[in-house]
Amino acid sequence: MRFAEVLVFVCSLLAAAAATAATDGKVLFEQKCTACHTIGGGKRVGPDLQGVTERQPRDWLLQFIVAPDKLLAAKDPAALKLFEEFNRIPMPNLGLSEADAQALIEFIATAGAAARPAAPQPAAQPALPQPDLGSLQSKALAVFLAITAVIVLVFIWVGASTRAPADVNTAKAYGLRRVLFITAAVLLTALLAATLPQAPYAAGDAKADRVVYVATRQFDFVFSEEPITSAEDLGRVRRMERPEFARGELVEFRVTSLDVNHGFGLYNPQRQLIAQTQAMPGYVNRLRVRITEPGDYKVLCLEYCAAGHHLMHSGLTAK
Ligand code: HEC
Ligand SMILES: [Cu+2]
Repeated sequence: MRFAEVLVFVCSLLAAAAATAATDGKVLFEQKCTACHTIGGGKRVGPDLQGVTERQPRDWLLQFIVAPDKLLAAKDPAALKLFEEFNRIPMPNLGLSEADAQALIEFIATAGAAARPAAPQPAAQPALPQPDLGSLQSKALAVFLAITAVIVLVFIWVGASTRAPADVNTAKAYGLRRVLFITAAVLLTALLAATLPQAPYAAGDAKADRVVYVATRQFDFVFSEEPITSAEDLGRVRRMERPEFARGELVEFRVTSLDVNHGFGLYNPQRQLIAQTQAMPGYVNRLRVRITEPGDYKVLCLEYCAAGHHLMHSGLTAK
């Protein structure tokens, strides 16, 4: 090979290496960081990382990304300050190598520079309509109190009637028990038959209009039209930042978890819980919901999943 050829070859190798490093940084970021950070999109569980490469010295960043727990344990002042600012939720040690951290820092620096400066802040949210649960809640409370009163009276009666020894007519007692059992069985079956059709789940064999895959992890929800079964998929699939649905659509959510158990709870625009399922690692739970009214829906985690649980929420829009 002539010198020029060697030069071209070396340059292309370098370019390829640089390209993989760059994509690696992006993929790593998508997989490991977006649950808690954005670049230019505002705070999440952790700080917005736009401009962090100018805010913090590079070697500090490297140490922090590789082992945030060590810096915190060593009472590093910058790490301590961030920890206090971010509700004392520590950033977890993600087991990254220095090379990973370096690639991430490069990616954060370039993505941060590319992100539009001062992205327009969303306008202040109008106050939410309060869920109108008034009459429903007080009815439920009345029923609860009535049942409790009956139970208390029965206990008092039993307590009073067993003070003194008495002869028990077992045949009569068994007869009474049978009557009670049959009455309870009939009542409960009737109640079940009357309320089951009102369960807010669409008919099982109806074909869903839309399938949306939901992957949960500490502490966010990732929506996509492509299946997500592992953290690797996160770097590959196209995400939906905020899924949009048409009114009347029957949507099937396929919900899984990439780490621990979470809950997927869907709240309508009045913030009433309309459907929920568990998000479990290794399982895909299907939840079918008919979106009946337009507006802004909320998705909340319904299972305490670690210190950042209260920050784990997302949303959808129905047109
Ligand atoms: C589980 C949530 C979580 C994940 C995942 C996470 N971080 Fe953090 N990160 C935090 C929190 C919270 C802080 C604020 C410091 C603290 O409270 O310890 C933080 C702070 C930082 C800081 C310092 C920011 C500043 O303003 O100085 C950097 C840099 C950072 N994270 C990078 C990353 C990178 C890169 C990844 C992915 C490899 C990542 N983080 C993954 C939660 C997370
Ligand atoms: Cu949770």
